[in-house]
Amino acid sequence: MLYLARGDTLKRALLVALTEPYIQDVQYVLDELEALAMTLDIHIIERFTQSVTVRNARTLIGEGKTEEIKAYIEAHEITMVIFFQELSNTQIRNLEDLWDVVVLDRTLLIFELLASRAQTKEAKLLVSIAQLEYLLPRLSALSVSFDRQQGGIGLRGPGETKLERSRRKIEATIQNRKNDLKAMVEVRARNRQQRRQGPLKNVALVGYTNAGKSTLLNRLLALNEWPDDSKQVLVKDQVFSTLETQTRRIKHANQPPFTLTDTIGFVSHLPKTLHQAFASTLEELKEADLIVVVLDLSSSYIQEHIEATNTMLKLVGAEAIERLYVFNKLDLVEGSVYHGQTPSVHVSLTEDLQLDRLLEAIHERLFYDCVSSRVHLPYEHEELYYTLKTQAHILEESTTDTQRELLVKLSPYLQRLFKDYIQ
Ligand SMILES: Nc1nc2c(ncn2[C@@H]2O[C@H](COP(=O)(O)OP(=O)(O)OP(=O)(O)O)[C@@H](O)[C@H]2O)c(=O)[nH]1
Ligand SMILES: [Mg+2]
Repeated sequence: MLYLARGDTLKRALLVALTEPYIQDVQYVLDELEALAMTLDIHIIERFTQSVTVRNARTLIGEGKTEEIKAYIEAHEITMVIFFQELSNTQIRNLEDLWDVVVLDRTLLIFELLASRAQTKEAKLLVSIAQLEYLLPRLSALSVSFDRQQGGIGLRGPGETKLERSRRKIEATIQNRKNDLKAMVEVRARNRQQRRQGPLKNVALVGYTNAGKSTLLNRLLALNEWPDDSKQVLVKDQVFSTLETQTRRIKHANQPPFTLTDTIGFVSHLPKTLHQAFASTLEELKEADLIVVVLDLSSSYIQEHIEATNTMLKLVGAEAIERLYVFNKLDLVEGSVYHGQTPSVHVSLTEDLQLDRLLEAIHERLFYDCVSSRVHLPYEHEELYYTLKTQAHILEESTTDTQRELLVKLSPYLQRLFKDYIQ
């Protein structure tokens, strides 16, 4: 952890944003920034915005605004200022000198958050690489030194003179971690390839952070023919609960099984430095048979959430895959409900509203190419019977002296596998 390890005094903060043409609603982006800050126990005392035509190279915001903020900082015991826009090396240094507080930007804040959430080795590597790459050009401003033993970065306060050595060490560390990550991603790709060759279809859950993706995964798991609580994933009312993809097998009564993949949630205006890190954790989306976009109906910014999701799907090359929109948290809205994207279902995952329609919509799209076939299996092929039991949906079954006779719903893959036994 970078700044926040410095202690409790850093908790009274200001937000600053330039109103620029690409930001449609500056209060919205500041709401979101405040929510990010809150999850790190930073209290936002006030917001400052400024519309400018030209960015100030020294301080980003104009001189008058810098003075206004300085006065506010002194009057209100502010210890931290967080910018929505990314700051350069020089800007951070100048502003910290001027205000005598810690200055950081939204990207650094997101890194803090991701670093605090990362559990697995892969997630930790992803976050640390992106973080180090972002810090490298800002090294002198942040007075960061690198501690090889701790394997991380830590603030050493001003007066640090080993800047060049630190820089070379960080560069070497980035390279090593990238190699480690590459090896892990390759293993995952091989596993995926094996899954792919198997008969199970895959559904991927995507959407804005906190929309309910993991809740959806848990609900479908709980409805399994043989539910197993140990397979449930983390659900929490906070941003970035899920950091890496997790896949579970779903098998509901009267339906063929499929796999369901939960993924990291999106945020709008994702920092460029993080695009690649996000995209690499979302590789599997490209091979999904159906993408379920989960949206939070109770958010006033649902349109922005849809756009952030579409942007990310494009970035990972998954925009051509069939989509189903799930408008969740129906229990929290009254009156007219947002309609726009199709096909869609409106549900409440926690109150069990319209869950059957959601299941129907998923099954319909996933198994449209399944065909009911009569299969006769001689008893010496019990392994094939096992394949049918675990991978297909058996509608009827009976036995004779020599064989099993079944009516089964078969996917194209299973139709090929069982072609010699279909009557
Ligand atoms: N009121 C209400 N709350 C819900 C509903 N579905 C999910 N939630 C809550 O929304 C919060 C976020 O749910 P998650 O499933 O963790 O969201 P997520 O999309 O996986 O979020 P990230 O992992 O951060 O991307 C939790 O507190 C859930 O209990 C719903 O239908 N109604
Ligand atoms: Mg989640």
